[in-house]
Amino acid sequence: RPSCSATTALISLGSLLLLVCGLWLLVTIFWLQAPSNRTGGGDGSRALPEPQACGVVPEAWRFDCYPERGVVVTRELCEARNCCFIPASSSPPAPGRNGVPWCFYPPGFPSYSLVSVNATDLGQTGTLVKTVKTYYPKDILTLQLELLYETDNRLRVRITDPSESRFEVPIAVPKATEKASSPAYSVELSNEPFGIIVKRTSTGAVLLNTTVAPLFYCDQFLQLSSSLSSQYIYGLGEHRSSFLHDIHWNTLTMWARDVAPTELTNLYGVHPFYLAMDEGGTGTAHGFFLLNSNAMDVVLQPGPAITWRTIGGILDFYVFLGPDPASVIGQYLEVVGYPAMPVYWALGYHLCRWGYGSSNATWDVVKNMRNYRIPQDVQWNDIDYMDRSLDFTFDPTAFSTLPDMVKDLHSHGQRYVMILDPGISSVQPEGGYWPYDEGLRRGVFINHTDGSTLIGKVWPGLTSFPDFSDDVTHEWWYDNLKRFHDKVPFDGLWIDMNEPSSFVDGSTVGCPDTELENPPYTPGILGGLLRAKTLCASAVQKTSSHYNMHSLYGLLEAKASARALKRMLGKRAFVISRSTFPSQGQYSGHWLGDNRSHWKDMYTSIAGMLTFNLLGVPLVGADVCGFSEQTEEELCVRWTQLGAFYPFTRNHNSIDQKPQDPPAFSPAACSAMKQSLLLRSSLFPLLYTLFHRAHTHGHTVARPLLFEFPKDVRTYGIDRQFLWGKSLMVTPVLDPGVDYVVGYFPQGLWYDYYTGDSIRSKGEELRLKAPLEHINLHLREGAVIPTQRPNTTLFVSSGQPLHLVSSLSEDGSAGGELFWDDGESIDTFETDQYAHVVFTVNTMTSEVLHDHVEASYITVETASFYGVKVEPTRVMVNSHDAAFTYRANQVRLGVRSQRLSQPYSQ
Ligand SMILES: *[C@@H]1O[C@H](CO)[C@@H](O)[C@H](O)[C@H]1NC(C)=O
Ligand SMILES: *[C@@H]1O[C@H](CO)[C@@H](O)[C@H](O)[C@H]1NC(C)=O
Ligand SMILES: *[C@@H]1O[C@H](CO)[C@@H](O)[C@H](O)[C@H]1NC(C)=O
Ligand SMILES: *[C@@H]1O[C@H](CO)[C@@H](O)[C@H](O)[C@H]1NC(C)=O
Ligand SMILES: *[C@@H]1O[C@H](CO)[C@@H](O)[C@H](O)[C@H]1NC(C)=O
Ligand SMILES: CC(=O)N[C@H]1CO[C@H](CO)[C@@H](O)[C@@H]1O
Repeated sequence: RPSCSATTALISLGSLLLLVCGLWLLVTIFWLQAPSNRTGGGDGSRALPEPQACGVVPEAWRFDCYPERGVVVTRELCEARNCCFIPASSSPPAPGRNGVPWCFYPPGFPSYSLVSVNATDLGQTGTLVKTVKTYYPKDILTLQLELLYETDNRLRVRITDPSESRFEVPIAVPKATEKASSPAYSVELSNEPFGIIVKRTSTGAVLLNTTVAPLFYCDQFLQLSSSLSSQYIYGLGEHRSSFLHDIHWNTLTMWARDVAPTELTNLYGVHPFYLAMDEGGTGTAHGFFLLNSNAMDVVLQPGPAITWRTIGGILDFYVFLGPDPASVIGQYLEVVGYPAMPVYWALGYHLCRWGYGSSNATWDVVKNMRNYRIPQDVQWNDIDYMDRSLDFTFDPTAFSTLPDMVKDLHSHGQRYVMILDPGISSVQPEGGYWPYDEGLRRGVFINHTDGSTLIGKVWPGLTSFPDFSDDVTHEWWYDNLKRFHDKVPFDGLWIDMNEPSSFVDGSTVGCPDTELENPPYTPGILGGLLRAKTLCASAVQKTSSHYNMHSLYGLLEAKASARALKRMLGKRAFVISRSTFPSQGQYSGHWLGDNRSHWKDMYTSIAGMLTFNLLGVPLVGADVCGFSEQTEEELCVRWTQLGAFYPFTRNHNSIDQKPQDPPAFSPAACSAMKQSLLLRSSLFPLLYTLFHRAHTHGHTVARPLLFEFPKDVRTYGIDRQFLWGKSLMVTPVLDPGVDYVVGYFPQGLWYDYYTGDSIRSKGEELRLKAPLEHINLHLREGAVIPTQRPNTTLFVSSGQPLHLVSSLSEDGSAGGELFWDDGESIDTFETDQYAHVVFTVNTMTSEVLHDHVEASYITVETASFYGVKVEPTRVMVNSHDAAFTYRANQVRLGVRSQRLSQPYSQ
């Protein structure tokens, strides 16, 4: 019934256009009533797609042919691209995003054909050609395809320009030397149009099918679409969203950007990696990584399908076969690098704020924490410690006692970390400024295309930006750090503003009008321009233009910083970076940016933390109690409880807000915060061991429930609870004014961590008591977790005695492990300077898998066993009777300083 559907279309179209401009409305109505038969523009001589061909494409499978923003897509504009124009029946799209596209590729839209395929040592190579140009400039009409069967679980695909080399991301990835012998995947190539279909051999599940939409490969517009195997997709950072992404026309734009975390906006980091569950709830999962650093849009649509739309580089991607979610992450991290083993104090409690105002005021906070005996390992300062906001200086009056404070921290087993921004003042402060003068002398700064130094504006005012893609800059950075360290013996670095952020767009003199500055297509970047709040895209760096290198800035600064710290201190480096890129975990951790003191921000921090664990940056956390705006006591207590389970725990506050360190609150609140921090310290041996697993196997530390229960579809969307490792489940309170919390318990036996009370769940939601001073923790059956007696700082080498907590499974068994070393030496695992102990309960044994002098420092003092159904008559430790207590299914045992290096059994 054509007239009827035309009316519907008119109404929905009209409602969009009225918002925009009355004139357009009239024009459009005219086109709708008299559809034009013109052929489109471009070089194509094809006729317009048949209306029937357009009509058969279901809305969920319409791939956007007109993604440009700020344009009202009319039939004329759309048909000029030879695409189908059908105003969607549902609500109209905001221009370019978040709705069913009205203009989409018809079936048979011109794309590449595969004209020849030959076998190679590692897989296959092929040639792709196309004859019809697209509507973007500089189509590359002949492409080379390479399929690399790198391992049984990893396929790599590269599509390049055989006639000219294009920018490739300068991070080291492994080189396969022989073809996988029994791959878990099969690859089918479609010739006409060209497409790649990747299936899981064991189940036949289709993991990738790129024939769903045309491939684009122009100089500054590369686009690849694929079906997704399910709606369950994770990763794709850095964005503020739920842990599970929404696939309803959700465009995730990637381009490093300084902005307080907001939905639907590109944020500080760029991670073109996703984890997706296979279809059908079988629990199998796979991953996909596009190794590309250019500005891009990633579009999720309900097909389910995905589109990668990037404006440079090459198409170079990996598919990881898992088969379970955890192995997908391990396989991804094999490519980009496992995270570094953190120095032990990185896992303590960090306290910071912007605007302490003086070193004495900072010091007073530390002293107060000591008086209250609240755990604190690290004190930080934000930029107010600097002299006139200049890097590598400190305020000679307000912060005159900074060096003394740092020495005092050291004498109390505490550490000091301060902020650095990459912008180096280009204005000569009185007395000269070595970092700038020397930087200029060595040529370390990013330039304009004409060779002059690019000047932007950040904290101190006019600034130049070091080019960390150049080793000369790394050396200069080291020299600056060393000179400053001679005055203030800091222990770690907080690198901020490294998107890099600038308060003027491009530079103080603007940017040239070039293809790099004004590409034919700009992804949905906040501000609409590549240079918005950063440097000119055309700016010159050693490795390549800023257009290609922009989103790598934080990674390369972190690399320079970690290298310098290791060299200077001879210990593991502690670096926390705001901007991140794949492989970041090798050099730094990350905090989730300038979050607000809102309950919602506390909730979304869990998704942020879990996502970064998937991305290989497990040392992550949000600003506890919130950064901007005034926090409230109840929020701060709940946030400290949750924050005690961030792998990285820092309380950080903005300038002009009231203090939010624990002693700043009422005695009851302060005591609740103290309890949760002591709890965290007591779990240090577990946390440290989990980081060891992350470092050596690419495991997650803070872990989504779905990783442990991948067959339970009810866990797929959970981001209000999480696990540490495989056994310790955290169920924080995320709402104001409640004294209970509802949590999901996957099927099995769980024990209350504090009491040992058991819960046998069928896979159900349970309501748990949660008074203000309590955070719910549950131990899954079958675990042995090492804990230690807490203290106000984390002593590693001296070692607090251990207390082992075992949660017996139905059959009475349990197991766990401990990794232990001196906590700070570089590469202890790689050089065999560590102890690794495995605990197995049946009769409890501990077996020293790897012995080292470190093992003799730690002793087991006590042990608890949850789930002992019958009161034992006798308990023996190493064939001696041991004192024990039995209460409600729980045995508590004194082991009396048993050395771990001597095996014992009960
Ligand atoms: C495949 O081999 C044929 C025959 O040697 C050659 O003509 C063709 O160029 C090769 N194609 C590719 C993509 O290497
Ligand atoms: C791949 O997608 C195309 C286009 O939608 C479809 O015709 C084809 O059946 C798909 N192939 C597989 C194996 O799913
Ligand atoms: C900081 O404290 C020290 C020791 O109490 C004192 O001597 C010094 O004057 C104080 N400095 C400032 C800037 O207040
Ligand atoms: C920027 O210009 C300076 C001075 O000419 C030069 O030494 C330096 O190598 C240039 N930097 C880059 C990244 O091209
Ligand atoms: C904490 O460490 C201090 C200093 O080493 C020690 O004196 C104190 O006994 C420890 N406290 C506990 C509870 O272990
Ligand atoms: C609590 C909150 O909003 N967390 C967000 C803070 O910002 C990061 C991005 O930097 C998001 O990933 C978090 O979700």
